[in-house]
Amino acid sequence: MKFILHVDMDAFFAAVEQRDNPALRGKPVIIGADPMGGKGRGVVSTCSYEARKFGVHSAMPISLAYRKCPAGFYLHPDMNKYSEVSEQVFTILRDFTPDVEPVSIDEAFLDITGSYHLWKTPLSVGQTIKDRIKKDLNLNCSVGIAPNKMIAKIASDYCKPDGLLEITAGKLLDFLWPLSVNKIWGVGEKTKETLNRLGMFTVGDIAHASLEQLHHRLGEHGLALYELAHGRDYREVTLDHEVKSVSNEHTFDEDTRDINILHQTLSWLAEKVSYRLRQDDLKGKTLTVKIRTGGFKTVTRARTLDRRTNYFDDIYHPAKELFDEFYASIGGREVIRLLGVKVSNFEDLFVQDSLFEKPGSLKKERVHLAVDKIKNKFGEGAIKRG
Ligand code: TTP
Ligand code: MG
Repeated sequence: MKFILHVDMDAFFAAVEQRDNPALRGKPVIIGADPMGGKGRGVVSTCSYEARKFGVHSAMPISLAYRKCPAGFYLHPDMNKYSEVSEQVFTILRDFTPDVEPVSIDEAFLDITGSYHLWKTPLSVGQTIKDRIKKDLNLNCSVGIAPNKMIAKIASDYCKPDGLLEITAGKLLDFLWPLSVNKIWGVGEKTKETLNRLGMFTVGDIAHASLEQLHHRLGEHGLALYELAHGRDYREVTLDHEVKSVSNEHTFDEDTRDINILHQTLSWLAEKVSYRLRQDDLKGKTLTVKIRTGGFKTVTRARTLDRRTNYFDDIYHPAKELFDEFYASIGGREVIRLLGVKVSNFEDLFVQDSLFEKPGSLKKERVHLAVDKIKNKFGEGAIKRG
């Protein structure tokens, strides 16, 4: 029997801004792209609960938000500030247990099974965490406590804002079954539609469905949903195992100064890095190229990218430029022994930028998705850049 606690800050970016500027308190505050009087492109990152009353929400086009709430206070995200506050939140959480798994910039799981008795009950851990965050940071959060991660997260979501909710093992199914199917993990719009077509609208409907039918319609995924619908989720809280970078390098069999071979190598290194980032759902903002010459001199050249990315050409083109600049600087005189490409700086990974922000992005995403699929099915060597 475990006690898992899920903490999620309320209206995080907007709450930080309201805290730091009293004039914004109690007001609809919208963080995101510039609305430019309703003509702005880009999306809403988040908004205060006051703005949510107007129907504004995360990921909504900023132009639509502006139409719904023209009198709102529109602010650009200040990622440095939010990252700093996020660090402070995580420092507080680690005072309660070292078993803290960060999920996003404002969200974490804590396994308090072995430590809750220090505060008497799991619920009092939750209350103490809320009090600390309020007192030290003047921010609100919501806390869910349950025997597993999925239920803890559903609980914190359910009691938002400024809530605290414990779902005990005995109450678990009473809580879970009336909820809409999309509350359980892995049910997005498409699966929800499929389930609805089969007459399943609540989690309880899935729990009472036949396993054969779920398997027939949804394959392995159907079986997983059945387990989750019974409140069975055995995922462990894993410690901060944050990936700091994704890189790949290649040592040539023979040192070379053939520019075509060098560019081709950068291309497939970029391809590999892009694929690995996509497998792990990561996007990075810093690109580093590593170059070792035949004389064993190693240099690195780094560049900050315009936006976080895991797209091949966003990685390849700057990598090639960095390499070309370096190679020109030594007059192309030395042979090259090794090349490496690295993407790092995932820290604002959690800010989902709209695919539509930049024209062409949607198409690019589709091409990458198609390539990912082929590689997943037939192996990484199955498809190559021409
Ligand atoms: P969330 O925890 O999803 O949202 P929230 O904290 O603003 O509001 P809630 O009270 O419902 O938890 O996300 C945390 C922060 O991440 C959010 O403040 C801004 C950022 N974010 C984006 O930039 N884009 C997004 O689409 C989402 C969902 C969040
Ligand atoms: Mg939040």
